[in-house]
Amino acid sequence: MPDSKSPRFIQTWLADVEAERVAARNALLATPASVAPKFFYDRLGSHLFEAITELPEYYPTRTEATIFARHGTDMAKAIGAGMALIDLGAGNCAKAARLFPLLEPRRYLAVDISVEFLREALRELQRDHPHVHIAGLGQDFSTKLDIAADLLGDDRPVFFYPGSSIGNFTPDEALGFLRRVRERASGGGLVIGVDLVKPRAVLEAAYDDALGVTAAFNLNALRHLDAAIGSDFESRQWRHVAFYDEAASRIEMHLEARQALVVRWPGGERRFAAGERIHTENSYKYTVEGFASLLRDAGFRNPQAWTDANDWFAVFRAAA
Ligand code: AVJ
Repeated sequence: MPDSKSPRFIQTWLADVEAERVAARNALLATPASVAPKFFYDRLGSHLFEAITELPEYYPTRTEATIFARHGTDMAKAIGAGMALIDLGAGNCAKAARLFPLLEPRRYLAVDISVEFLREALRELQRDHPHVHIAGLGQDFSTKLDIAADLLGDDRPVFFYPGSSIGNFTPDEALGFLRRVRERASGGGLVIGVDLVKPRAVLEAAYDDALGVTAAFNLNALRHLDAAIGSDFESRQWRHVAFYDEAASRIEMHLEARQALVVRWPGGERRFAAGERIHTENSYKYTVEGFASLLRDAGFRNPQAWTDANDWFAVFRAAA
């Protein structure tokens, strides 16, 4: 029996650090250059994202919360109480914690790449919920989902992937990811938040807010990258760019060089022309029908969607 007052904590990706460094440097050397969205989430980045969710322009978090508040009871009925709740990208764990009274999970497994942030959140959560088996897993689950069976016990696995983080994958990658989740969800299911297609002005404001918090969040990826690969980015030389590509149904975020410059790291360098961009994020937007068929293609059954009054955001529940 784990001590109920101190959550078990496992970190499974330390061995890959050198491989990740190589991948990150190669992405910087490619044309166009890119930085993977996971570099947003060091400690500061996780706090900046938390700040984004409070912005008037950033509707997803708040809209998703109204959907849970309004339809949570129906969702819980569809899911059934008592499960192993697996929170992918748990962050501060606030969304799952709010559902605890409805879902009554027996176990809660929080998975996140931002390990220190998660550790603090879980300590607090365990204090508030001494009877739930709580464990943390520091893992980049975007490429592989590696969950030791003893972390789930005999409880029915219900995966929780809120916030429309699925939007960071291309639709093809999303299908592959959902299939991996489906494989591990047998007898249980999935609850997932998905951002929907909507007017361009609403989308672009959400990713380029007046206070510049999203700009800071985007620029912070360079600081995190510096720490990871030893590069020497200067934040002041870069400008935040975000726009909606309607044909691809996605927001793109980039960092644009304000001037010609060179970025150096041990064993390499990359020259950037003035105006050249580094691609940092895609955030895909779906229709309800489109995402329901993606869930079916991934092997889930009976997808059910709840939306807000504007149809800006959807929460799906599907059986596995
Ligand atoms: C955490 C991936 C859902 O795409 O809306 C917020 C990240 N990027 N503002 C999103 C993000 C810029 C966010 N996700």
